[in-house]
Amino acid sequence: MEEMEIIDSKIDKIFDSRGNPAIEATIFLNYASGTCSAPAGASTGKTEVIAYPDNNIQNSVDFFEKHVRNALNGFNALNQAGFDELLHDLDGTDNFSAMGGNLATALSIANAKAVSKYLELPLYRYVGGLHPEVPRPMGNIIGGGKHSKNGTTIQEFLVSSQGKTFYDSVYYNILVHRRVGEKLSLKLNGQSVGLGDEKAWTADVSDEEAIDILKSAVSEISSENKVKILMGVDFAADSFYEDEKYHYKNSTKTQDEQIDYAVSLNKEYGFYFIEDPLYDNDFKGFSEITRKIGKDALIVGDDLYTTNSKRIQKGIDMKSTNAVLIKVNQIGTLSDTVDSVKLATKNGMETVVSHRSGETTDDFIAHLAVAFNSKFIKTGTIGGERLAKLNEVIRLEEDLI
Ligand code: 2PG
Ligand code: MG
Repeated sequence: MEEMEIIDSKIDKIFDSRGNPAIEATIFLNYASGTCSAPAGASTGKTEVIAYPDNNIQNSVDFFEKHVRNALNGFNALNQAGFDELLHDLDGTDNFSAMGGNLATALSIANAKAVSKYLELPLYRYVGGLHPEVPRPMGNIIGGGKHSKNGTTIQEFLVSSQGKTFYDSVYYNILVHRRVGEKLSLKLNGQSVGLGDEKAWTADVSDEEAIDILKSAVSEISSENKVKILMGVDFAADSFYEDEKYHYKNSTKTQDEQIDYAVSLNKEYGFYFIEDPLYDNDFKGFSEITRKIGKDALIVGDDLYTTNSKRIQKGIDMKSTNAVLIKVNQIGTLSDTVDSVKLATKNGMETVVSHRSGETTDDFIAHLAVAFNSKFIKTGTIGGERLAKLNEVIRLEEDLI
């Protein structure tokens, strides 16, 4: 099909929600085009692909003009696997350190969007086929780590309301966010409370204080609205692991103590979703936690896997987790992401499609979460760049009814 030939492509530098430059790619076909901008992490995993060569976005822009643009012209956009393979070939490294994983991500998704536009299919149908499902929203309520200054040590405290519809669930998550803001402000003698990178509340409180506040807000909103609300955490534990210990604001934990703590969050405090409770190579420690609470809780690997199928395979072999976080720009292409999702799903792991802390208003993760039948879509709870995703799932849910 000649219409499916790429006739040109372009790159724009735009800005993300932190005010940092971000890459936006557009792929032009004869009768359609697709545009995608890539997000950026702050607590990036060590085994992620490289976002920009030498940390400089301009290197990606230059690489595109020199090596990519002409090479894409004439390529059959319908061949997504071939397109992604071509990106790997043009880059020539095993971690996109020549072109930058964010350039690869933006091009790869832009290509899929262009084809889906041409075929007049929503992206989720083009990627996911016939059995799409709406996920639940897992929204960040309060946190710290690398997403703010002096917040909690645990990076994120999250909730997922189990409303009748996705819209209802987002709404109840927002009510929890609002109630937590009021409670934090009260605790800080009526001062305003800050928002971190993902628009979760952030304040100089301990992790235990954050848990108390979250729990009381959840129980109030839950009983006022007669809705079940799951709680979750993303420890992002690698960011406070040093010298074989976990360094909290006011205390230090050994490996065993950290495992006990993660287990107690489920057993004593009722947390359902537990992400990255240990540093990013502790496949064995993860297995211990999954063995202890994996029946009642979702143990999620983010920095552990970095959406990399080889690492996910290791997690499957070692029974490290029962869920995997999915971020396209950790691995760099849609095809690699789909491979990881298929591998995880085939082996009984749940998938959770996730935003990054630095986001644009692109809503492609909404489509991927639906396409992949993910259990959750992890985003913020408020903030335009976060709601861009949630609002899109609301629209998709209407489509699917
Ligand atoms: C995470 C993400 C998103 P970042 O750790 O799960 O919340 O953070 O994008 O900074 O890696
Ligand atoms: Mg994480």
